[in-house]
Amino acid sequence: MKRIQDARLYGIVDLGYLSPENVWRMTQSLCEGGVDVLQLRAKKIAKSEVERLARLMLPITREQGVPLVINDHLDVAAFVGSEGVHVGQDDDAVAKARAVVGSACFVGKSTHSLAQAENAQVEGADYIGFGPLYATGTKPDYVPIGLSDIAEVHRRVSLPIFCIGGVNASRLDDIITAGAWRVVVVSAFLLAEDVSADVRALKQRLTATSSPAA
Ligand code: TZP
Ligand code: MG
Repeated sequence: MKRIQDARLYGIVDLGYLSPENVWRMTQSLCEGGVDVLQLRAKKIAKSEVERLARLMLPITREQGVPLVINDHLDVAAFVGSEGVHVGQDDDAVAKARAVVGSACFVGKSTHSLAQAENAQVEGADYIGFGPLYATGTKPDYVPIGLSDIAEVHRRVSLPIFCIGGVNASRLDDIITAGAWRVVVVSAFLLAEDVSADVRALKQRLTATSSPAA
């Protein structure tokens, strides 16, 4: 199983972009392309369905050695034994999450500013998401933070930092130049014509470049 500390490319199966029938195929394509970690994010879906989808994904992700992270639903993460769980600023605290999921499951946290990123480290998160860098339909209510704090967050926070929000192939060079080492890509992969080819290409570019902040 890949470790979150070694991950560079984080994919999300977001049910805002695909229907439950396509989750199995999409999971296969994302893993085949080379995501290092994969999240199940299903904001408007019943918990029982989230659990069903997680159980559908797990045999694929495990076979590929890709940790599966459950967004929001601590209890689902605990039931299915996912490798990770992810909480936002308005969700349960990291300590609560850890108490529910146990020590074998890593806990990630969304952050939207330098202060929130530093707090997440103090709280004991295992990794953070940092963004949205750009305006994104995946999180439409959030104000983009731009690229200017990326280098600074890497100086202040020693956890794995996944830059997120509007990340795509045409922006990748700017994001890396700004100091990013790890990224999350959601809609650019889920809406791609050839998902695994696009994942493979972006992963290759990401791992071929070293960041000034690394
Ligand atoms: N958190 C901050 S931005 C974001 C989340 C979940 C959405 C990223 O999606 P996309 O489609 O890659 O912009
Ligand atoms: Mg949440």
